[in-house]
Amino acid sequence: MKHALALCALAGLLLPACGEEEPAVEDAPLTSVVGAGSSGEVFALTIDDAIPDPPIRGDVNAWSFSLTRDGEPMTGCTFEIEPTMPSHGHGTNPNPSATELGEGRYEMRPLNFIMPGVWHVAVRPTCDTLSDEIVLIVDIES
Ligand SMILES: [Cu+2]
Repeated sequence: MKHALALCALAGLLLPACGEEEPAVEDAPLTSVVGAGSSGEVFALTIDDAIPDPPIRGDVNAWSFSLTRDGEPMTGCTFEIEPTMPSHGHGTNPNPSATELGEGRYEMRPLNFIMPGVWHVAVRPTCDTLSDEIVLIVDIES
């Protein structure tokens, strides 16, 4: 957060992204991501385990999570996962992929947070004919 604001201050208003509203600080105060989650229109996602926790800068992050619909575990789903820094207008490389662990649990890796600051991790599951987007927000410390 401080990092993002500092970059915008340096760039003045030349960067279009700097004119946009920053994600609220209270959206990303995670000291731990285990137990955190978010809901989309269809599914809910909960982080079951995170290596490391809290997440850190670099490509070493792996999160296992549960996907449910109305409390029921969702199996056999495929995922597109896209971490971005909305305040900077960039993503990362490579995007994480997800593997199924069973009973509605999956693991995404590598989460490569290349810079400190607020990241949005968009998780787009498809389960049979149902698709959704769930966004997790984390603040990576320097
Ligand atoms: Cu950035």
